[in-house]
Amino acid sequence: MEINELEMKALTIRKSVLELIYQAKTGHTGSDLSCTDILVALYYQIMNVDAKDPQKHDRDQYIQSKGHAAEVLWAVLADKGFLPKEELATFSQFGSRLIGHPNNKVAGVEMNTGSLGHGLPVAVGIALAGKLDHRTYQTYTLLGDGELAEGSVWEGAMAAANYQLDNLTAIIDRNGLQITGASEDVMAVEPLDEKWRAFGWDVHIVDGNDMAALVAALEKPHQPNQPKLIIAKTIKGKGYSAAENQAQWHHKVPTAEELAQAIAELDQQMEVLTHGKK
Ligand SMILES: Cc1ncc(C[n+]2csc(CCOP(=O)(O)OP(=O)(O)O)c2C)c(N)n1
Ligand SMILES: [Mg+2]
Repeated sequence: MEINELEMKALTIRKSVLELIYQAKTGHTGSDLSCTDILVALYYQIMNVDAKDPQKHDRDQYIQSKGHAAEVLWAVLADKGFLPKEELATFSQFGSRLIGHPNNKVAGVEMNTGSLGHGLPVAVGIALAGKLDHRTYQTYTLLGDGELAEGSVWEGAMAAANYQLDNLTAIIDRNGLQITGASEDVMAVEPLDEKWRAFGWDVHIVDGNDMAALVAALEKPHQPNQPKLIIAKTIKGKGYSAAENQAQWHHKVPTAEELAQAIAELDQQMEVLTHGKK
């Protein structure tokens, strides 16, 4: 897809996410809007996955380690045809497959996540298995920056370099916030790029809400024998001004008025994409 088509898709997905959360009265608004561009880049441009054949041999693997941002995953998987769009209406209802975290009963979900810190270590295993079996698939995993406080992330980082996994890409959604406030206040991780380089990774820093920059970083070939890390500098709540950079929007549900305002803002952004600024 062209970059502006991907940008338009991201705006459509943001609207679905907000509607999903409003209707279910639960969800992680800020966390979803933060990483929407990343999921759109992966699912509509980068990854070799097919809703008509979700288990296909050598499909790329996506592990969403920041599992709490499930609504954006459901919105993308429904839009791609991995599940019926009507099923989104069951989100978070008793008995629904569409729970508040990724659930591998849904086609396209490779791993159940939500307990932070597990996605990267498992992605390392999947990538290592791919190497041992001479498979062609790529493995991608998305982490939150608050999630970096989990020790298992760093075991995974160390193992990925040890096994020279140049078929693995980790993306950190570096929005600067976690559940209670600034990630850097809760558990300081800077200098983040230097830490990952010291662990043996090829590190790229991009504006994680800039579609062109994201796609370019994801398309860049791996350095031989090195796992790749993309530090995606994002805005939590991106796209709805009142939610942007606000810790309380981590899992705040919009009121009817807030939803209307958010949709109006996203419609305005769509208008600008279509016709340019007036
Ligand atoms: C092991 C574990 N501890 C605590 C939580 C509760 N929790 C859910 S989201 C979250 C904050 C995550 O922040 P971050 O990784 O920065 O994600 P984002 O800002 O992208 O939402 C926490 C602590 C959890 N899901 N798993
Ligand atoms: Mg964060």
